[in-house]
Amino acid sequence: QEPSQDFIFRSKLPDISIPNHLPLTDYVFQRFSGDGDGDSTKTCLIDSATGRIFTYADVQTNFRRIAAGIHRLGIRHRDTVMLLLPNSPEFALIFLALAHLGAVSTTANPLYTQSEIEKQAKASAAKMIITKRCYVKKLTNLQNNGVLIVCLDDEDDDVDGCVRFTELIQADETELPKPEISPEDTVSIPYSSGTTGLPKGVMITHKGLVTSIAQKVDGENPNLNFTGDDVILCFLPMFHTYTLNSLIFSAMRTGAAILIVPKFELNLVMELIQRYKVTVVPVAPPVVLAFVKSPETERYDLSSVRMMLSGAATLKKEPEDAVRLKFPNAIFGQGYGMTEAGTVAKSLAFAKNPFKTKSGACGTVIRNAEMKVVDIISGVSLPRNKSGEICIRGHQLMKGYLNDPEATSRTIDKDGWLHTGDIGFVDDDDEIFIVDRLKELIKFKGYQVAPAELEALLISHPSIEDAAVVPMKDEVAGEIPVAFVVRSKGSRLVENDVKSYVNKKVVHYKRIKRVFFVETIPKAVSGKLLRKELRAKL
Ligand code: AYL
Repeated sequence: QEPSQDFIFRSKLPDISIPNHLPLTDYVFQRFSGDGDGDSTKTCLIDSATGRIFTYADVQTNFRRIAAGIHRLGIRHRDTVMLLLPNSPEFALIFLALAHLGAVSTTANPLYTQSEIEKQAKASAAKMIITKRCYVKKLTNLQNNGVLIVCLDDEDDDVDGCVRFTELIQADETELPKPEISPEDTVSIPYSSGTTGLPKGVMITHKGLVTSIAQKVDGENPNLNFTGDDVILCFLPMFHTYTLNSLIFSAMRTGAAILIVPKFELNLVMELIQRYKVTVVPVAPPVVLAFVKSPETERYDLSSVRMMLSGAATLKKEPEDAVRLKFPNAIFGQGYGMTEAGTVAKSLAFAKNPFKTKSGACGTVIRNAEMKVVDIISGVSLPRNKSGEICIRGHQLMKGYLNDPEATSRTIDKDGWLHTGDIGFVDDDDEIFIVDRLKELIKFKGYQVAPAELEALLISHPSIEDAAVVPMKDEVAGEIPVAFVVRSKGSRLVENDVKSYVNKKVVHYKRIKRVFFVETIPKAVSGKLLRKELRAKL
């Protein structure tokens, strides 16, 4: 088969012109420049913890000031800064400030253990970490190695050796020299294990992020119809690109208000929906299950919600149908994406002029992109209704993995196709269904767990000769990480020894939940783990 004979799937929406020559902040706030129609007195960010409001004017002044403050501390174009923060308006403001400077954000889960933070900070060459005082004790080694620590909540007294954030926002934004940002410059480096191995830095460019946002919210008939009248709830973790890309910046581009919640708690979330008349609720599958199971949904007025979007992991048809009943006025649908590829598919039920869609589908390929489904053995592209590996091509893709050209070329082939490692098919109505995963990745409640990371920890134990980690199906979490372990000769190691050895070194969702002792780990002649065989044993 010639490449020209590929079966290529496209959006039902026509391609649009995307201003992806613009740096991220110019694009997001384009309506507020020149003769744009943006109303800068409108609410942009609401902090649900304090009730504090930032208008669109406040947001723009603040991120420019923070940019000037960060610049004054010596951060320059292409330098990397780590954000180690819970959801807060400052998270968005700092990310925008760094983008505006031409600097790079690397976001990490603040609940990471010290060693997880150190690994990412070192690998991404972060020169500065912006955090809260409760996390500072995990940063001592980095600080001793010359990394500058900025502390957000230190108004009353100084945290040892940290710069106060309040100093940054007092900077004069007019002092800031305008950096020359190229569309190919990296704007953020989230971490993802991709299809195999350890977590790697994913280089997202200004052009990639702008394209991904535009594919959703731009055009006469946007695929994701956020508007200036929307109040969009944000409890999904902002350190994840799904939240920054599909929620925060997509909302800002459209002039919507974003209600920021530091931590998901079902009753609080329902109370906020009622109080702020929230119109859009982005979720992950475990949140859908929480709504479905809760007997208390009746106690709240949830009628303002017009849209509920799920993504980040598989959602079956049954919970999807059940949650619809609890939100009678809401359109429900899924998005499907990947850190390396931004949004790959979005339900066309969310379009301004919507299409009829089916539950269980994870959307239709986004516009200005091409998708194909390839046979996992021959690599030949497949027609509709045939399952294979999903591949995606377009300007929204990552530039590559940081310092890892080999992993990059394994993921994006010479023709520009990114191989997702997901198995699915496209049906007669252009809807995509994910049926399995080819890659090693484990998804615990939508969070990434890289088996290779846990395997490395396991085999560092003196009584473990060999180990493999695979996903096991779980009703609540979707998947949980479980380990197959080969004991060293003479060792009396038990399940709890293994768990306590590994689990204190990793964030809660990476914890090994079950251990199975075996004689050998099945491997191919090449030495490659035969994970499928192990999964079959579960
Ligand atoms: P990462 N259904 C099934 N699996 C999914 C789905 C879905 N709707 N969405 C994501 N996944 C899995 O990098 C799939 O295996 O990004 C995919 O390769 O943490 C992997 O999760 C990627 O995990 C959006 C909507 C981004 C979703 C996302 C993905 C966030 C997760 C933008 O608009």
